[in-house]
Amino acid sequence: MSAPIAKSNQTKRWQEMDAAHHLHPFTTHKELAATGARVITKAKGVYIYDSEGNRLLDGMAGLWCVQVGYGREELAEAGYKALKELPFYNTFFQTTHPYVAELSAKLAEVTPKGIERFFFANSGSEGNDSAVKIIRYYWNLKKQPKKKVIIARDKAYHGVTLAAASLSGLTSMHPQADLPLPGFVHIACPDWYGKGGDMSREDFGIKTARALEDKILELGPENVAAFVAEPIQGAGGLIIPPSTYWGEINRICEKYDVLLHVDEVICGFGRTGQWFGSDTLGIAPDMINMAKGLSSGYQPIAAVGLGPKIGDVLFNSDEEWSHGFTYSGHPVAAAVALANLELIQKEQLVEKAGGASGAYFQKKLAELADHPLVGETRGMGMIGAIELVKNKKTRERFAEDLGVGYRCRKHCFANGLIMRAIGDTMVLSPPLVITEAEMDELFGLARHCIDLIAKEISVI
Ligand code: PXG
Repeated sequence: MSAPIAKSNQTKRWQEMDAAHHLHPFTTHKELAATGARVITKAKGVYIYDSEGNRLLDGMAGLWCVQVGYGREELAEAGYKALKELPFYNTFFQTTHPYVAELSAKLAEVTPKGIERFFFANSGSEGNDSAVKIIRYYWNLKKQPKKKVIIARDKAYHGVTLAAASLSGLTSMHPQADLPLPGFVHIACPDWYGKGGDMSREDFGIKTARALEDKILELGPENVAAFVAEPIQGAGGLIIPPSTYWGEINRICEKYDVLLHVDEVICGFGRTGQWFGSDTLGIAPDMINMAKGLSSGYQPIAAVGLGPKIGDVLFNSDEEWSHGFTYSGHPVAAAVALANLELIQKEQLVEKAGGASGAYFQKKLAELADHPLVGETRGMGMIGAIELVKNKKTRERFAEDLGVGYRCRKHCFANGLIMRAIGDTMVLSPPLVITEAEMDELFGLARHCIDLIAKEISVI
């Protein structure tokens, strides 16, 4: 990340403390120490501010999570009230509290049909590790202990804990920790733009879905426990599956009695235009994982939602379920998440993302497709991607070492916009509260920065 030249002594002080003592996620620390970290000090609405007084339009809603925008009093007050009344109590030993009970009931109202029971964790990664344990336990309880292999996809991102990272198909994550663990396998993902070649999107959707069937038959259905996937792959490059894909996946999972665990960490809470990506894309999950938008990032909280197939088995077991975190259903996190869901409902943010706001966002995104550097734009609801390519027609990409996306992101930072680069795929996922005027600003800046990178690479 290109940090601004530090002007103030205060910024320098924070950068020095940070460089000396803070191990950052997914960061090359030598590089960071040389540049100094950007210090973010406050945020309001769709804007964040750094310690040098620069204002940036946050086109990524933090890390795909701040649905309601920054600085919402309702959420701060809900957290403050819970901190005063019940700053902590656990949910072990036959105990509950109003915040987690009410949040669970609210989630049953908004999650996809049949998902009615919830286990709480503190991050999307913990949610997925918990889901893997639930999947294993389910098949043990069903007296089919051989059903253990879990199939996930290339370019999937499911988090960083041991099982979540094993599910992830971003292979750069694996060697440092000797992953994946045994019992996790990966199949091709429906990346039509990158891998579809001359095939129609529809045919490619069927082909990549059938890769699941082929893998199940290769392993033997009696050995396959579950298929795990994001509705739209986020961190893997905003891969939106062709319309034929998910119907076929539903059919295959049903046919071979393979559980379908859908990772809604990015797609949940209105991002795709309905409450969950499963609703928008026609997915029939047995269980889902959610985090990020659950609290709009205001508190660390995640939840695994269970449909009746798994839920009935776990809830009717005579045996104690040996799993749970100190902070499962933490009262402050639950209070804030509940206030967040109420605010999303009150302001009709899901309806807006699926209606006028989402339509305006998609219109502005599509307008970028005429740029000579843009091979494709794609999106849904309030999420979008821009492919920067060498050849629009053949979809040929730039050489990796040119770092076109990375350099475009640098221009964005320097010009007051946060836009994520995944290779040369630029990604946007702004707060759902963004106004049309703010979207005009966002896409004006995005075009300007794509112009800058186009100029830059034409002189290399
Ligand atoms: N599942 C999905 C689909 C995610 O996107 C996780 C699980 C893990 O959540 P936690 O809360 O453990 O981080 C994620 C997280 C990026 C980026 O740069 C994306 C995520 C996290 C950090 C960075 O796109 N997604």
